[in-house]
Amino acid sequence: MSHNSFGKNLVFTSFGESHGSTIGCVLDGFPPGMPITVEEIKVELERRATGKSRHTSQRKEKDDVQIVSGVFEGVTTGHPIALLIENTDARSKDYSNIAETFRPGHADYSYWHKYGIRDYRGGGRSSARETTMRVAAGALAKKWLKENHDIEIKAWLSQLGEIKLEKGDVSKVDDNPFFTGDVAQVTALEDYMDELRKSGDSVGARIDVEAINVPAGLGEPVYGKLDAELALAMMSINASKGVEIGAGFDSVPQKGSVHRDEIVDGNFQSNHAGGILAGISTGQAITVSVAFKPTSSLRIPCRSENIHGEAIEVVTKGRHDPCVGIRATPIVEAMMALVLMDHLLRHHAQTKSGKVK
Ligand code: EPS
Repeated sequence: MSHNSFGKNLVFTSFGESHGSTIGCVLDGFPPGMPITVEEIKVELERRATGKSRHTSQRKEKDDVQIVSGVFEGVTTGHPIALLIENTDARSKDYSNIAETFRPGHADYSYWHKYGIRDYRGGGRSSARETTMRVAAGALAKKWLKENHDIEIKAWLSQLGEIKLEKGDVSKVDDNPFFTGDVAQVTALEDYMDELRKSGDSVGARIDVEAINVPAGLGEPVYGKLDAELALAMMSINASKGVEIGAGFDSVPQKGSVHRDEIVDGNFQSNHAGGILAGISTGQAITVSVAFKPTSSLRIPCRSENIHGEAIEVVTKGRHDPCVGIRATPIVEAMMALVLMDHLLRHHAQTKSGKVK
């Protein structure tokens, strides 16, 4: 049983490997009638792409997305939407010396033990390259959410290594290579990353995301709770190691008298719940925070084993992100959009009369 799809009424399926010929996705259940262009999808793809600054991988993919079905004369038809992107800048020789070795902390080990075969080129299916398709599909979902429900989704970098960042001005998130609204810290982030890159090491990051104008009532108790499905979506992103909804783990030391969000004149006075109570949206902003681990492909030598069980030293060359979390901001937004759109369609399916004209 494989799981390359998620969603119920809006079903997203991705395929492809980092160094294969093509990556792609199918988005099934997308409603008819929404205008969409390749250029609109490209805007989101550009945000996530490698090679946009010295702080990310220098692989240069054009990410020229093709819409191969589900759109007629520039408008969605209600049929499966299929999107394809060719891989044009894979450098598989970088990987020949680690074809039989396990990079500690990497999918190399677990993929090998599960499948007994591994496309080692660029991490194969486990590569962050796969997230390109999530962002492509997310571009459609974001547009649909905005046009039909005025829902807006914005993510930002809230921590890079030890550097904690304020939310700041989220309208500035796309003006710097770190996706931070705390623009006063950009120079400090640049210095930090330059040092890190020189040292050959990597670091983790935290991304916060907020969705506003989400109506109350989304979420399907008890096994399709909105927070549960958001956690699943965020945990499915490469390198993600933790998800918090609202106050998250800070709820542990909080008193109930503080944690509860008081209601005065129809307005919540705080949002420790992250906009979700009992798995159902309340109408408040949905707030989620995601932790990304440090990249495991490092130039710093370390001890490991190869597939024959022999002790080896691993050194990884190539064009790796020193902090994969930096580029995760658009991916987190895309996953939020896909989950919310799926839940809006499910909510409609479950709670409307079902009458057809
Ligand atoms: C990745 C390793 C690098 C990144 C890649 C993700 O691949 P390569 O060694 O082939 O350059 O460039 O990211 C992308 C190509 C992308 O589009 O995100 C990994 O191991 O996950």
